[in-house]
Amino acid sequence: SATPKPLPAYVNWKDPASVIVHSSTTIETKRAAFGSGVITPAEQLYIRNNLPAPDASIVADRDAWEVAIEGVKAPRKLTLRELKTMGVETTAMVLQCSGNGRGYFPSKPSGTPWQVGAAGCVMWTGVPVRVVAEALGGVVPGAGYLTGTGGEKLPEGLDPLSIIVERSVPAAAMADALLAWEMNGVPISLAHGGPLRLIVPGYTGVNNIKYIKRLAFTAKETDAKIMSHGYRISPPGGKGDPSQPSVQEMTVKSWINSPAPDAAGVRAGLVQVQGVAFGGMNGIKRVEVSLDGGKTWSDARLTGPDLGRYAWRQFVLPARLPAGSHTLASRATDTAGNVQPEQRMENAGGYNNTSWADHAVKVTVA
Ligand code: MSS
Repeated sequence: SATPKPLPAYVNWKDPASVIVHSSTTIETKRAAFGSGVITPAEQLYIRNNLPAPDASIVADRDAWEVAIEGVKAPRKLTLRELKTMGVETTAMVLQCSGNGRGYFPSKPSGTPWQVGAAGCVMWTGVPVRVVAEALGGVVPGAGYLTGTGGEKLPEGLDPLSIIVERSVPAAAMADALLAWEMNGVPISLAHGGPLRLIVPGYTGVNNIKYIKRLAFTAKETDAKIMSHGYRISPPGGKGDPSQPSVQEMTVKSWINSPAPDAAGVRAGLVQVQGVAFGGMNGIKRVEVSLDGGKTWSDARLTGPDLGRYAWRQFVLPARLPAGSHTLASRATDTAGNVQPEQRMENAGGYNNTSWADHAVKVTVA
C-alpha cells in the first residue's frame, strides 16, 4: 500500500496513527481508532473543509471575533467577549459529515470515499442561539430559516455565491442551536471552526458553520451553491437542484468498531463486540448485533454515560466466536421506534448512508 499522506500544517497536532489523510481538507478517523470513551478526542476527530482553513491569525485574539446577527429586531455585531456574557450551555453531539459512509456506495459517487470515520461525538459549549435572538429583540416575523456564513476569505475573481460556505436550516433548529467557542472543554481549534462555530445538534456536518461571521434569520434559504445545488439528495446519475431535499437531520445509525475489519489477532473464544449508535434527532433505545451477517440478532447492552439525545451511545455484545470468518453487523433503534435500515438510500452524492449491511464488519478469527 502507498505511504500514508502526511498531516497538513493546520492539523499537525492530530494523531497520525488514528487518521486516514485523504487530502489536506479531508481527514478521517480510522475505525480501529475510535476508543471506548464516549467523546472523540480532538486529536482523532475527522476534518472536512470545503475551502482551505483561514489564517491562524483569526484565533490570535478570540474574544475580539465578531459575528453579525441579522433578521432580529435590533440587528448588530456581537463580539465573542459579549456572547460569553449572554449565556452558556454545553451539548454533546454527533458531528457527522453528510457523506460519511460514501465509500460503501458501489456507484462510487464523486467526493471523499469516507467509511465510518467522518464522524465523532463532541462536546460543545456556547450560548444558545435563541438566547442571542431574544437579547436582540427577537426574530423578525416571516423568518423561516437560520442562515450561517463561514468566515473564510474568498478567492478573488469568482462569484462569491459559487464558493462561499453558507447554509440555511429551518428556523425551528434554533431551539437547540449554539454559537460555540469551546470543543471538548478547550477553545475550538482553528481546524474545527474556532474562534466561533454554529452548532446545530442532530444536523449533518455541513450545517455546522465554522468561523461563523454572520448568523441571519432569513425568509428564504441562501442562494449559495453549497445550499442550492450542493448537498442535495439527487436521484442516482442526477444533478443537485433546489427542488430536492437538502442534507439536514441525521437518522438512526450504528456501526461496530471492535473488532475492526481485518483486525489481526482475534482469537477464538469470548470477544467483546463494541460500537457506537446514535439517532440523529432522537436518543437510542436499542442496539442489536448479528454474528452471522444479519440472519439472527441479539440485543447488545448500552454502556457508558448517556450524554443526551444528540450524543452517541456505546454498545457491547459479549460473543463466543469460533475460528473462521464472521460477518458482524449492528442495527440500532431510536427512541421514536425508527430502525436502522438494511439498505442505503441510493443518491448521486453518496449522502446519508445508514445501511447496516454496508457497515458490517468481516473478521477472521484464528
Ligand atoms: N464551515 C466552514 N466555514 N467551512 C467549511 O468548509 N465544512 C463543513 C462544516 N462546516 C465547512 C464548515 C462540512 S461539509 C463538515 S462535514 C464539517 O464542517 C466538518 O467539521 P470538522 O470540524 O470535523 O472538520 Mo460534510 O457534511
